[in-house]
Amino acid sequence: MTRGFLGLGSNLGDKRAHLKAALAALGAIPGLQIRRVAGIYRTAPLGPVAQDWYLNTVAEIATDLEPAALLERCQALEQALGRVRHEHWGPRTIDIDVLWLENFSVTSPGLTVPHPGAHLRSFVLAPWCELAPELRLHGHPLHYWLQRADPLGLAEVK
Ligand code: A4P
Ligand code: MG
Repeated sequence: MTRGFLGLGSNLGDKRAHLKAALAALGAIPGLQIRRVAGIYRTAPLGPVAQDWYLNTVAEIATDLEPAALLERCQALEQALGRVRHEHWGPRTIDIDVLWLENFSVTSPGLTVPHPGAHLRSFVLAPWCELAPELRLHGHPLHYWLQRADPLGLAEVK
């Protein structure tokens, strides 16, 4: 099984319920296990589109799925949970990003792993640092990147 991390975000409707539903559905996918889940963080929206605040978290997974199949499953789940793609970076019931997969790196239009923005985003780094502070991205551990990221009003919510 390959170790990996998924980033989850929601900024529409019952955000916490969307995160929980996504985690439950991910755990039910054959060949994918949820190992640990970080706390949930409330964050200001990053990006050009005016939108509501987000709840974000990160899950550690173990999977037998190939990376492309994993992304496909995540996207199918986004659809099933009611995500409608109106605009790039716009509001969403649930967004699932493949942040990192053990011994795997790819840059293609459909899939880039490690996720290209992950080391710059506090809403990814704060929950991820709970699970793997020493994991290295671009030559530095995650806690190094977290210290340098714009906090975006980040606050852990219980
Ligand atoms: N894609 C490529 N690599 C990956 C990957 N590692 N994981 C492709 C997931 N998807 C990947 O994504 C667009 C395309 O990226 C997909 O078709 C997939 O093939 P999308 O989810 O359809 O669109 P998006 O999410 O609107 O765009 P993007 O560029 O993925 O944005 P991000 O990076 O997901 O950021 N502010 C806060 N506070 N919290 C957030 O969670 N999220 C975003 C979206 C903006 N601002 C935010 C947050
Ligand atoms: Mg996305």
